[in-house]
Amino acid sequence: MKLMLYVAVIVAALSSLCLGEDKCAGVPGIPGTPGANGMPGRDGRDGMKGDPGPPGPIGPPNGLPGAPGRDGLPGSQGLKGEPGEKGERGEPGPEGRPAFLDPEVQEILRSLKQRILSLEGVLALKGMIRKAGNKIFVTNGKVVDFETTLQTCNYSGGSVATPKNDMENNAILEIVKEINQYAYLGIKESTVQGEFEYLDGTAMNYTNWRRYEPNGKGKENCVEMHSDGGWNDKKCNQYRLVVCEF
Ligand SMILES: *[C@@H]1O[C@H](CO)[C@@H](O)[C@H](O)[C@H]1NC(C)=O
Ligand SMILES: *[C@@H]1O[C@H](CO)[C@@H](O)[C@H](O)[C@H]1NC(C)=O
Ligand SMILES: [Ca+2]
Repeated sequence: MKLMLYVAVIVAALSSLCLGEDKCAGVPGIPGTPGANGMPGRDGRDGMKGDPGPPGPIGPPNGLPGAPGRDGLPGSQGLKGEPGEKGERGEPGPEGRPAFLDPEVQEILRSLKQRILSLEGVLALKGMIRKAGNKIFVTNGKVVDFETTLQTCNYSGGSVATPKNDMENNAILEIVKEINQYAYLGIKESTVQGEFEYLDGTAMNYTNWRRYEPNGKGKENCVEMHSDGGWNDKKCNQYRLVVCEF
């Protein structure tokens, strides 16, 4: 078809050439027969990959087992095991600073001291304690016999008030006057009638007997302080103010 059109165009062109001149170049010949078909062309390139097809049918139930599933959640904690053997002793650590140089220890000590002073102030204000040197004399305000006084003081980590000089005697006296009750002292009659000693059996280095005391002659084995600070030997079953020392 294309070829035919081509031939027609050439024919037209030749005839027009002829029109413009005096003599024509003769009549054109008949076109030849079309040539035979050429050889088939080569194959084109591969096309694009198509979409995946639909899933196939489920296989028979007795197929091979599938791949193992994922791990489950962790289980609860097991029982505690037996303790292991004790390890070797480690190398000694570096030498620490002496406590009195450590600022942290210093600060703790300072605040402890402050707290204790505050507490002592509160108790002193209530007439419950009196200080004398390193000793603190304390009452719980109760009035009991000597045996109970001994136990009460011991249970609280102290001992029965035992004045060993005027300062200590006066400190106890202030409590006695404050509460207005006589108090037993940490003094007892020794195995020698009419002689007295400290509860641990040691000899006394200070006494403050009232006039004509002690006069019990073996019948008054305990010692009480009166409201003038003087001492009197007395039976141990009387009810007297508990005063302990710490
Ligand atoms: C007081 O308590 C101490 C222990 O703190 C004990 O050894 C002592 O025998 C006790 N004394 C009395 C009289 O109970
Ligand atoms: C008796 O000895 C004690 C120490 O055990 C002491 O505190 C006290 O002041 C002494 N008393 C006198 C009067 O020297
Ligand atoms: Ca007496």
